[in-house]
Amino acid sequence: MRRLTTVLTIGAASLLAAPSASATTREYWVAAVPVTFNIVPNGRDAIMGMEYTPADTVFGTTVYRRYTRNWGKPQANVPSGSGNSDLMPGPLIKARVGDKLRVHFKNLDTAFNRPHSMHFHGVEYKPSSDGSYVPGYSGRDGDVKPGQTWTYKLTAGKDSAGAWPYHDHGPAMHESIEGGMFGMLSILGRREKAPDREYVVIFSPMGKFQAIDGRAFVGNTPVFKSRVGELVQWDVMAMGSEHHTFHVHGHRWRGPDGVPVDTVTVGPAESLRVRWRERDPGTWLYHCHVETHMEAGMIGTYQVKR
Ligand SMILES: [Cu+2]
Repeated sequence: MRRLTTVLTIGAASLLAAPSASATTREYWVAAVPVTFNIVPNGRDAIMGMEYTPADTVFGTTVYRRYTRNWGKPQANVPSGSGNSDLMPGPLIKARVGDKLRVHFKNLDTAFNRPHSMHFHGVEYKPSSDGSYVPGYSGRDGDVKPGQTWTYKLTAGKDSAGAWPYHDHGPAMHESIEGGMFGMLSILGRREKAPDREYVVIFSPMGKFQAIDGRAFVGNTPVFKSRVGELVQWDVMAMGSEHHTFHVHGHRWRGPDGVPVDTVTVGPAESLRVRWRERDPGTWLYHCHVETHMEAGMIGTYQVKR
């Protein structure tokens, strides 16, 4: 077995490091930023023919946003084609087993003036990178006040391959999670093939709506796109207090026991990765199959070209 070596990511050094041969350190710059968010930008539930006004759908909240080094410039959170929003979910944080992650977090929440944090599932870290607030026990990692920063030091361990949640676990966790302060980690095995397309699907309630990546109803939720022959990967998780059932029309995949399925349940903070080699062109629905959730917006389209 080949020994893993650590290559520090300093400027162009990261470009020179062979991505699959040796472990590396991956740096992310993330800030909590206040925004005005519209959960139904087109004002319609196209399937039921319902109209909504901005009074129903626009609210102020705080989100995670990816930045360039030293919080220089804001960037899109997810690669183009994997979502339709650069605000929710937070940045897709990627690594391979054996890599180290340095997530530099800054709280720019001057509108609500709340403390925030980042708490990561699925990876190894010391308690000072846990990011959860416990009065009298936790440190600054779980209580990053407006204007302050914290660097979370994480390692993708042998049992870290998969898709995992992260979210605010600070003193304002409840409002933050309802308002969209969550995202996903995507960790590949050391030599695992990377997918051609990767989609992030986060089910969460938002006010009176049931959202996917912070949006409700077809035409607002992400339109995921692929081509026949591509390896597609869906990173799926749930936030909040309800269970959801992830379903994609016209497709099947293998469950953990090897049996084909086309629907899978995710409870709060549960996450999973679904993969297949695409072979079915057309426009398909994906949605939560809890009927009341579908009706409240938890549905979108997936477009496969020949
Ligand atoms: Cu649901």
